[in-house]
Amino acid sequence: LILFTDLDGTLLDHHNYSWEAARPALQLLREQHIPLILCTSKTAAEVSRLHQELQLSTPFIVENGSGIILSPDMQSAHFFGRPYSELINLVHQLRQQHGYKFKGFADFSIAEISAITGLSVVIAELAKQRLCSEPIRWDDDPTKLEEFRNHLTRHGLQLLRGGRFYHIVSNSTGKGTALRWLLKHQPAPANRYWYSVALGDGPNDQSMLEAADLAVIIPSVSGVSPNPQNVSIIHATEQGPAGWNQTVCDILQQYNKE
Ligand code: 2M8
Ligand code: MG
Ligand code: MG
Repeated sequence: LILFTDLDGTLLDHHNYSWEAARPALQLLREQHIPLILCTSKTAAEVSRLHQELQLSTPFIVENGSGIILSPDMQSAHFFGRPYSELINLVHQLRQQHGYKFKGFADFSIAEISAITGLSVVIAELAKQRLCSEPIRWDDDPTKLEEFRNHLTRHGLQLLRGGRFYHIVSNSTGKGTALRWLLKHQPAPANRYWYSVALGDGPNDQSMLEAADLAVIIPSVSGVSPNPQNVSIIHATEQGPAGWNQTVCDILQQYNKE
């Protein structure tokens, strides 16, 4: 058994970013040595902190699958797609050319990110340390978003919807691609097979949910849910870490019976 989880709105509360309600399930996973892989749109700098707090030693997936951190000291990592400076140049060029109204983490100050997201100033600074993806707030006509999406596609980029933001990432990546990459490069112990469970609440989790053996959908606070196809699905009844805790405890109970 191996677990992949989204953070915001899934393991972490959408508003206060607390995982407290998931403490019992996290404890059980630790006791049973079941690997937990964080898979998020957050940056390596942000996740590294949480990873320590949760006392994990597993790899983790950042910036919507654009980065896989293999060792907690970040010495071993894989990044996919364009580097941030290149991505930003391209995206800003498109904005100027077509006069789109949107702002991204490159435009926002640390104080602004903190005000929009409710993250502390310290963590907002870590969220700004991006390597390969850009969260944006679309301030333009919703109909223009599709046109923008088409321009991005032509440049090898895609637009994913997260909780509060849209995320611009390389076409060749995503949480599902990263999940598969990790399972391929971190094979299960001899003669064993990883039964993978993925947990998420947003459209950007869809590819990760579809890449797993079992998908857990946490009810979304932001209103838009993923709709994974061709996979077994469990719908958590509660939002955020409370729903996470309940579902993971149930899955573990079932797994230990079999
Ligand atoms: C951004 O992502 C969230 C996650 O779904 C969103 O779109 O709402 C991230 O890029 C991240 O770095 C940051 O921690 C988070 C804070 O709300 O926003
Ligand atoms: Mg989420
Ligand atoms: Mg996320």
